[in-house]
Amino acid sequence: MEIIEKLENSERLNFEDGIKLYELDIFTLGKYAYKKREKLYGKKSFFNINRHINPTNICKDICKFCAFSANRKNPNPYTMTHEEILKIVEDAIKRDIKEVHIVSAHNDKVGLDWYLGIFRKIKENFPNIHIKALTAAEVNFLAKEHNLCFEKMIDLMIENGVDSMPGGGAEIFDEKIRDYICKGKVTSQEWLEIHRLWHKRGRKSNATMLFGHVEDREHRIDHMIRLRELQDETGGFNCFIPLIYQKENNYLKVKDFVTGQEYLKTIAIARLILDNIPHIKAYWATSTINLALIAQEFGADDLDGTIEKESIQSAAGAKSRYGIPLEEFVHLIKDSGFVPVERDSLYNEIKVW
Ligand code: V47
Repeated sequence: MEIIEKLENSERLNFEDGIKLYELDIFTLGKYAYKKREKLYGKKSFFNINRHINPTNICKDICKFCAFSANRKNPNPYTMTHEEILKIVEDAIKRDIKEVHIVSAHNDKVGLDWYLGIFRKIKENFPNIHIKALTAAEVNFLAKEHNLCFEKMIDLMIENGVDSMPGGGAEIFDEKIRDYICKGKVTSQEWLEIHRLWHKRGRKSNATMLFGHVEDREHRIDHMIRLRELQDETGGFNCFIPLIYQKENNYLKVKDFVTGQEYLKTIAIARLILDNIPHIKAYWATSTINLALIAQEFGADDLDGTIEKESIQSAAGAKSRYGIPLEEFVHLIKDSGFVPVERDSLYNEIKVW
C-alpha cells in the first residue's frame, strides 16, 4: 500500500495522503504516529503550571460554537478590572505558576488600553511570569477597532509585555465552513498573516483547530496543510492543538461528540502531517483527561497544564472549570506510563517530576 510505504520512508505527506490516513485502522495509524513521537521525545510528556484568565466575555462577534461570550444563552456579561486580574496572578504565583494564558472576548466598550494595560501591569508587578495572550482573532479585532495595521498591533503587544501568542481563533480555515460557524470574525488569511508577522518578530505562537462540529475530515487536513505551509516559511509555531467541539449552550446544532477513535486518529494524523511543528497537544479540557492520556500513545507529547480556571470550554459543557491539581496531573501521567516533564512556555525543560 502506497501510504504505508510513505510512512515507512518518513516521506512528507500531502492532502490525499491525509485522507488515506483517516481510512487506516487506528492501530496501524497509531503505531506510526507513536514511533515519531518516541523518536523525538521518548516517554516524556510535557506540561506547564499555568493559570488561564478570561478578563471579559463581552463580545462584538457572534460565533455559533461559542458558549463563553455574553449573549442570549449566557446573559452574564462581565469585565474584570486590572486590579482584579493582578490579584488573580498574585495569588496563582503562590502555587508556582510560570505562565498566564489570557484570552478575552472582543469587547468594544473598554478601549485598547484596557487590553494592553493588563499585560503591562502584570509584567511590571511580576516580571518573571510568561504572558501568553491575545489570539489572532483578538489582534484582528483590536487592530480594526482602533484603525491600526497588524504590524503596529504587534509592536504594541511586544511593548506591553506579551511574550507569546495562544493558538485560538483558528477554528477551521476552510472558508465555507468558517463562514457558517463564525462569519465576520478574523478570516483564515488574516489569522495566518498575524501569526506570520508575529513569527517574523522572532516570537513563538501556537495553532488550534476546532473540530467535531460541521466540518469533514478533508477540512481538517486542509487546515493542517495551511499551517504546515506557514511553518515552512517561519518556523514560529511551537505547538498544534486540536480542540474537540463542546456542544452545550451555543447556536450550532450538533448532537453528537466526535468519537474517541476519531480524536485519536486526528492527533495521530497531526503528528504525521505536521512534520515541522514540534509539539502536538492533547488539550484535556476538551478531550477529558482520560482520552488525553491515551493520546500520548497516538502521537501527543504535550498535555497543556494545570489551568486552575477554565471558562471557554466549560461554558459549553466541558468538565474543566477548576483545572486539575498538580499532584493529580503528575500522578496520572506517571500511571499512564509516561514521564511528566514540567516545561516553560517555550518548551525549555524545568523539572522531571
Ligand atoms: O479559538 C470556543 C475554542 C478557543 C468552543 O495556545 C471552543 O496553548 C470547544 O485559544 N468547544 C480558545 N472549543 C482557546 C485557546 C487555547 C486553548 C488551549 C490552549 C491554547 C494554547 C489555546 O476555544 C477558540 C475556540 O476554538 N472554543 N468555543 C466550544 N464550544
